[in-house]
Amino acid sequence: MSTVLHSIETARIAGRKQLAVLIDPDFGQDEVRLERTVQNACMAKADLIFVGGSLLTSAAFDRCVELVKELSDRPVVLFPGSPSQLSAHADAVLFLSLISGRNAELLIGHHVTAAPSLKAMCIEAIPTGYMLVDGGKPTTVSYVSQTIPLPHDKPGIAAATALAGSYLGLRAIYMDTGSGALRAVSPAMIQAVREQVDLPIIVGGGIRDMNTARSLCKAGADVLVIGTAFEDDPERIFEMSAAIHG
Ligand code: 1GP
Repeated sequence: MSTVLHSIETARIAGRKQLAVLIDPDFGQDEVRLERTVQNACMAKADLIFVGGSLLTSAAFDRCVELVKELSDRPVVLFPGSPSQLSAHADAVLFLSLISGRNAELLIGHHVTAAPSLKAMCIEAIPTGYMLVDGGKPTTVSYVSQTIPLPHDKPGIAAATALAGSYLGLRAIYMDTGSGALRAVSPAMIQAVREQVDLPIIVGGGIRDMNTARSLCKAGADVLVIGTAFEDDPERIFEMSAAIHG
């Protein structure tokens, strides 16, 4: 079996932490910038490339994914903010259920809309429990999803939520403070979730420095997702990659 989920699980079992670079699909409007980001990600040995966002302002989503796939030798994984963010050019999609919220559309509604298209595209769907955590300010995802993030200092709620997700059969947990958040998920919260679930833990939002990256990995994160820090400074990907892989 050679699927993206399998590769994440294999890395996790081997104790290899992974870096996912998040590409905002609106990057597709600036192909030079997109190319530079993807080439840097590959040179820096990023393990995965995520494409997606809570709010799409460009119509060229499919073209963006196609370009990323052409430019990259890494698995391309969709991180969709809506059912319109699907593309047959990707290797896999995080089939996200927003389990920290109580918005029925984001727990099951959009999934029903997306499922037939997804089946027709023949791309791997990774059932993922998405937990939005307070990162110090409202983010696009909190606004668009109309959900209340988990309190930053309540690891017990996060652990119980992730455990429920695992009992529901989800195959990965994604803890996110949202793009551009002021702070990342706390190591204490990651550790509490790690103790409860035997699933890959993906962590994103507000990760900007090597010390934070290291502490999140040490707490039990398996995949770190970084977007804004690389948009601001594309060269930073090299030191962050070294910190995560080291
Ligand atoms: C957001 O986890 C991602 O969903 C990445 O966040 O842009 O803050 O790195 P940043």
